[in-house]
Amino acid sequence: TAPRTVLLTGAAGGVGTLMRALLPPYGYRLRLFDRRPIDGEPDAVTAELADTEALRAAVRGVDAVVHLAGISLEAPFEEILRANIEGTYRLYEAAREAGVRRVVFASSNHAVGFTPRPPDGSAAIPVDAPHRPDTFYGLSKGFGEDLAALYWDRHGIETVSLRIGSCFPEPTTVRMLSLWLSPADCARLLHAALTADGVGHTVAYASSANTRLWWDLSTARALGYDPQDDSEPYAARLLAAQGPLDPDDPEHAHLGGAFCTNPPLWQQS
Ligand code: 15L
Repeated sequence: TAPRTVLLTGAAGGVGTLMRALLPPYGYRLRLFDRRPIDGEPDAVTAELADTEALRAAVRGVDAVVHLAGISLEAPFEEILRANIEGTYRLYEAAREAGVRRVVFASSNHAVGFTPRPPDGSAAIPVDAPHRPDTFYGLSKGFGEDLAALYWDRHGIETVSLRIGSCFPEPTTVRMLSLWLSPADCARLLHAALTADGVGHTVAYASSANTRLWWDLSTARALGYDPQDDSEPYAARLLAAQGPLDPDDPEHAHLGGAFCTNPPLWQQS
């Protein structure tokens, strides 16, 4: 049976905000959870994942959890530890206590970010690629995937871990032509991950059906995901403005892009 009431953690974040609008048409009733208050959502739970009581109350009675909460970029280890590693553990513990049977975990391409970048359109990065985190952030996503495996094997809680590429309204870089997950396809994929039977712990890459795809979408499709979008209409404009990706540039040698530079590009002064 399709889950109806879904706890959405990180509901105020980038993906969370997009999904708040796009998931209800699939028939879900969303319970929103975020550390930040959400305008116009008086029923949203405003709490940290470390607030065990608030988390327990939030998971009570839900059919599934979509776990988007956490830091979404590289940060000092202590912050990643608290928000992403400990926070995801607390979420799974609360789910276990409440008898929740299904979680969709927002993992990231950065769990395997140091995987060499394959040719455009090759879809060559396999779904069983070993963890090659490019940051403490990527490490925390690999941890979340392993935590999901543990809670499946030990407690029978099913998880789909989605290694999300770049989920934004539009691709804004040449790299995103390969990794873009359109918001509408993100909602399609979350719906598939919430409703597919017998997922155990499934890892899937999460992007639209981009012409320049770098990774294998087969486990996502096996869930019933049928992506409808492709970044290609944005390609000419982005390539004209930014040029092609240079394989000798450390920013573009690996899947994780700028996360693989040292320090991560946006932290360089
Ligand atoms: C991520 O994991 C980040 O959360 C997101 O902000 C983007 O940077 C994305 O990866 C990406 O690689 O484009």
